[in-house]
Amino acid sequence: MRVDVVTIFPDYLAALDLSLVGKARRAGLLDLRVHDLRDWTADRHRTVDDTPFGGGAGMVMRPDVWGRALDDVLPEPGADVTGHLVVPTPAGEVFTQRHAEALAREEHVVLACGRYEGIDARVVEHARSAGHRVSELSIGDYVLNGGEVAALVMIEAFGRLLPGVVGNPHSLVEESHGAAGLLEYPVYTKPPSWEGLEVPEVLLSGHHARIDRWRRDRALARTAARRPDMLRVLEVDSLDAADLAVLAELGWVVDDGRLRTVAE
Ligand code: JDH
Repeated sequence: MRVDVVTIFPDYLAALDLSLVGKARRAGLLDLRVHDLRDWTADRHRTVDDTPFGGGAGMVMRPDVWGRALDDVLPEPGADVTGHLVVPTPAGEVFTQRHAEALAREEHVVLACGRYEGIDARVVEHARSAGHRVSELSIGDYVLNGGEVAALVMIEAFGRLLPGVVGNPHSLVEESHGAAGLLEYPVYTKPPSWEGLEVPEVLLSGHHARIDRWRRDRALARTAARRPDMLRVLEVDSLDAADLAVLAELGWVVDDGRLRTVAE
């Protein structure tokens, strides 16, 4: 897979030399190139921004500079390789595992990292009219200073899904099982006693059926406490009688094929 990142802070992307993504690059599974947007400026000061039309605070990134950069980095429309432009923005759809899965299937992804108040809106419009697929995505409801950290998040999320990147594909299969269902149960390792805290006895028992039940109960309790939104959309057919009993203890009941709290 080919990935290009365009940014005024190429050093931000240095972390992509490390860990799993770095290994994927060295193994030739990921051809990742980071570009300095200022290479496409045309003035002595290498200007990339200007004041916003209509007024307001801050600066906006110029469309002409971005246009030249993307013309060079995106594949020619109609080429045998198709490109997908990803623009991290606080005004985007929320990036999820579904987006990561779709991007991992692409041949070529270009990430355009903005700064200041963002990129002139005509850049996205122009890329779409040229026939490119464009996704404006946000990594969550908090404010960053630019798109670089969001690009890192997205590349790590789709990079680990590329065939051959994660050592044991079984872990990916196991992951997709739980995905969009329940939060994970808590995990423990040695030593069994640490700082006066004990690993739950059941996990040392070797009793696999009881261990599975305990993990399922912890996952249900955690999800109810931290992510009630996930319980509300859960497929109730995926729940057994023991699940429903635990959920009832926590104040959740099935109503018209969906879970809801007894209070509502
Ligand atoms: C790309 C520039 C900085 C900061 C205006 C927006 C009030 C606009 N999840 C995410 N958070 N932030 C980003 C992100 C931020 C970026 C750029 C991505 C390019 N910036 C910037 C503030 C505003 N602000 C929030 N409103 C509630 C107005 C740009 C991001 C992603 N992905």
